[in-house]
Amino acid sequence: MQSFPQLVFSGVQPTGNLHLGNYLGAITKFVALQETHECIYCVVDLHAITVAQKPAELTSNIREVTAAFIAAGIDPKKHVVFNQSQVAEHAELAWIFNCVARMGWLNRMTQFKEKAGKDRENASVGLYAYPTLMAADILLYRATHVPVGEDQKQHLELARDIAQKFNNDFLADNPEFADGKTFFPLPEPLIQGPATRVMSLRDGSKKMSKSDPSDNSRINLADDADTIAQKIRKAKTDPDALPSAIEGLAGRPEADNLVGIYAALTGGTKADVLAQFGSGNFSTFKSALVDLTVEKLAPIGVEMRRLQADHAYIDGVLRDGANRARERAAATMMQVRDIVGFIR
Ligand code: AQP
Repeated sequence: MQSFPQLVFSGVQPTGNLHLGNYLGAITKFVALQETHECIYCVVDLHAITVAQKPAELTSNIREVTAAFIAAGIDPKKHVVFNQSQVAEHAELAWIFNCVARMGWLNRMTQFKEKAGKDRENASVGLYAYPTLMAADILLYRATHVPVGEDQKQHLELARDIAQKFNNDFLADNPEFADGKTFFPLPEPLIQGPATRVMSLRDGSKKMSKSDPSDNSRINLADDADTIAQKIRKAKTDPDALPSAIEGLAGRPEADNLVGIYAALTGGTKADVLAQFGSGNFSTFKSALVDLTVEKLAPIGVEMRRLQADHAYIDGVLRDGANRARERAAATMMQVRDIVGFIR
């Protein structure tokens, strides 16, 4: 198998209400990977408009995600941070991938089914084609590793299928790739740890989500310490004490979720948490979870709000990141145009 230089790519949609799930499932991973990899982190605003957005809110949400990245510890000087719409090559490669991906593949995507709901006829074409744009985001930089939450696993598999089909369809008769070399890597999802799918605080069967109408279902990164504490205290639980072993969490989604959040915030495992709090009173554990969450998130929220208000700084970061991303994207697209047979 051909090896490609390791490169990390991932994105977050600027759709408002950035929450603890986004933080634990994605952003903390982004921060950690900076130490070992070259990373590109994107505010995926083209994805955001697959559902209706108010322009002024979209602008503000793009700044919110950028500010959250930086407040959480992403260094935009050492790595690349930008918003997708500033690099037109994302849309160009997505079009080519629309012609590579098969209808049958996209018809299987569960996120489209969930987001379109019963009113499919009224969903945008963009929402349906969302996964081909996501494949383009990753493959435009020939990224090899993609940190995401569990909910994005299916889209990552589709990105691999698209890369494979592009390589098969276009390289077989190309003398430059005669020795079995491929053009696109098959990107690997990085989905690990105790909080790859953080659940709603009100309903342990639903994932924590920006679009949940109940603000109490999620902890927003912008929430202050009092709000965080109140939401955790109100979080749904069952009447039993915490178990002392992981098996005891089976069939108790709300307890499992809170234990997973505690484990992820300490960098430990659920077993560690149960070793500390198992068999004890749920309210003792909840108080400790409040303290821990406030300690970890509140300073990020404060810094995020400060940065978000500094439009000149945030917009400058995005512009600089876009310039660096565009250079790499343009180089890939020159080769892609040649491979496909376009004249340039
Ligand atoms: N609940 C979650 N637990 C763990 N990871 C999560 N992610 C999202 N929700 C959870 C991960 O966060 C990254 C950015 O997500 P996104 O904004 O691009 O899209 P999303 O998955 O659609 O986010 P939401 O919050 O659920 O938004 P809505 O309500 O609009 O659907 C991704 O890596 C995602 O896996």
